[in-house]
Amino acid sequence: MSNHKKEIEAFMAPLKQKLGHEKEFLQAVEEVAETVIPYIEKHPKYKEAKILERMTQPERAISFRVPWIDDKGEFQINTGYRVQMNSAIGPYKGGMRFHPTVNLSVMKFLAFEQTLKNSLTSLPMGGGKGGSDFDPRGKSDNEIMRFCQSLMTELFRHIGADTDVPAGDIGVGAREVGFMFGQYKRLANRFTGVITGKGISWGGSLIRPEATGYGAVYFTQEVLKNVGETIKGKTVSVSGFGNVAWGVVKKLDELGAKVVTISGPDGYVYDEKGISGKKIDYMLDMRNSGKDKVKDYADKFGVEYFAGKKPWGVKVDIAMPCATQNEIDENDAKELIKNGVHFVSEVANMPTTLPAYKLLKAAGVIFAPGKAVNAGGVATSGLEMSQNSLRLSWSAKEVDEKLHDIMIKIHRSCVQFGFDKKEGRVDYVKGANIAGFVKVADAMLEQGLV
Ligand code: 2IT
Repeated sequence: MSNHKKEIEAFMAPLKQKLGHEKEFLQAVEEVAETVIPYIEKHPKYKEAKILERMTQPERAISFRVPWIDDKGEFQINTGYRVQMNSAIGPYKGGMRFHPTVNLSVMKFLAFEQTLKNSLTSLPMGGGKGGSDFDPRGKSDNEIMRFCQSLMTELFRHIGADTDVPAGDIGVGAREVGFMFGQYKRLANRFTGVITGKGISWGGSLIRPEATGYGAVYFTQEVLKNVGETIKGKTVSVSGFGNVAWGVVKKLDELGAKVVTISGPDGYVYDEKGISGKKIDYMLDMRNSGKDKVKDYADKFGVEYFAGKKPWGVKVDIAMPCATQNEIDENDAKELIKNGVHFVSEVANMPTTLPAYKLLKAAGVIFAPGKAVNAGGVATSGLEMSQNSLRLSWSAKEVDEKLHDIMIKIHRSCVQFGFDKKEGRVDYVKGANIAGFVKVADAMLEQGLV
């Protein structure tokens, strides 16, 4: 796919040898290397300073024990992580994920993606990510609280409003952020903007809950505009049903697109008439139930439910994966192509495997990568940090306008670095990777070998 195969292989070989078990991290790095290394070859200052070698090594990676007591009085032990990837352009910034699949490889892939994503937002945020292999499913509020307090009892010494600012991700919402913030404040004896996604009455930002989904739709709109199309009237398949999928469905419905699927670990639902009105609110009820399944939606609204299946076989114009990494594999890509999908707009972090992405690209499907599409979430976290520093809060309209503006600018950066003259179209993967890389790389060059 690129004319620098040898250089890419030479860069990946030592990483693969050393970190062969870190599959997700290697995948994220390889996708970036394929587009950034050809650029580095043309700009030797980055090569001489070994910028990409440095960027793919966390500045610091913390792993720690999280002991807690369940409601039966039994001892439980989980592992907590915080990967502080890169602080060249600002304090480490990125969410916390609570999910049984969390391990160091997943944390490093997310922290690496976050570094480039945060750079794209144009706000001063470095890259970080954290979480735990803790499974929130079926846990009581008290168990969640005890777990969050135990995790923060170690994490608090590594974070701070000017050091590292966590937020939510999969399995971490308003409730968990509240418990973590409360324990941080108690230990540090300081009320600061140390975490984002906070409640509105204690330093949170309006529109933060909607931001990832809204931002994703704003970006998708820009991509369509660029090829002379509109979002109105488009049929869209969405996977997932959590906070991110909710924001996407809400904004798509508002703009006149029709979302026909959502999904969970149990399967997907097909709603031919489109998800709108009180059905969108019901997504929140399902999420708050803590059951982590979508079958209830099909039962309640009398639509079709496909157990154990993903929604990629449904005929749509646009696919917006909002669930998790690697949810579109080669077979799914073939299904999407067979059904004439026009555009895959990644909303989750790295939902498409590398071989699946290559199939979509070869078939001429427009493809926008997660680190650009979903950057509105962390961008609005950045706006929350600004409001905390100013000790004031902006209206929903103000935040939404700033978010929209940021997404338009990210699209412009992708076009600037990703427009392919030969093909006469934008390579969004290339554009997002290089645009994100250059800002961080230049800051690293200026700050010397650290
Ligand atoms: O993947 C992401 O960008 C997030 N989970 C949001 C991170 C943040 O700091 O708001």
